[in-house]
This record gives sequence, C-alpha cells and structure tokens, in this order.
Amino acid sequence: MRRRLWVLFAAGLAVLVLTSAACSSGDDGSTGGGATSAAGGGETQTSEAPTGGGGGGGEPDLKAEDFQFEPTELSVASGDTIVVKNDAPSTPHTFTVTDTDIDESLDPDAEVDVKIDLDPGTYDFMCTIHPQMTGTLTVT
Ligand SMILES: [Cu+2]
Repeated sequence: MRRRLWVLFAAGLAVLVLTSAACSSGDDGSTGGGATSAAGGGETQTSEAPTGGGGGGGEPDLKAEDFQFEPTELSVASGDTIVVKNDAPSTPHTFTVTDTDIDESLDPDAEVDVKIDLDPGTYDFMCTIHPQMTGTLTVT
C-alpha cells in the first residue's frame, strides 16, 4: 500500500514536470507562432492590396503621376472598388472610363474610391484634361 502511494506520488510529479515542460515549450512555440502569423499577415496584406483596396490604406490601385497612369493596364472584378490617387502635387486629373458613367475628378495629391460597376469586358480609360493619359481597364 505504502509503495503504491509512493508510485502514485512519483507519477504525479512526473506529470507535473512534463506538464510544465510542455507549458514552457508551448510558450516558446506560441512566440514563434506569433512571429509566423505576423509574417503571414504581412503576406496577406500584400496580396490583398492589388486586388481591391478594400481595407483602405496602403498603395492605391491606380495612380496618376507625371502625366501618365500607373499602371496603364488594370484588372478589376466587376463591382469592386478601386483607389485612384493623383500623385501630382498641383495638377488636377480625371479618371474617366470611356463610354461609361465613371468620370472622377482627381484633385492634386488626393485619392478617391471608385466603384467599378461595369459589365465584364475591356474598357479604355483616360484623363479628360490630358487626353494623352490613357490606359486599359479589364473588368472580370
Ligand atoms: Cu490629367
């Protein structure tokens, strides 16, 4: 009887030691996990940014700068909202999608959200103030 108690006690101790060891290694693990998920979050943000600008902040989907659009070829899902930024410090531009209702004024150094409410297809866009600023919008 006495021996059995001692065995139980020893077993309990072993469990305690194992548990605390597991806990501390679990802490290490979660620290590593945090770093991993932070990196993962970064990757997620990067992959979201070109897609839609839904979260706000970050890079605009389209920029007007140096009297040209960047990029000049843009692909957007129908119904998505894109962020268009005028990077010029003092020159107004427009984001005008030819033969559609989309005709946004872009004040200098400002950005606007533009909902792409267009059927899938390929559209030309331009700045009506500087008609040499053109690009191609593909709606999917
Ligand atoms: Cu312009």
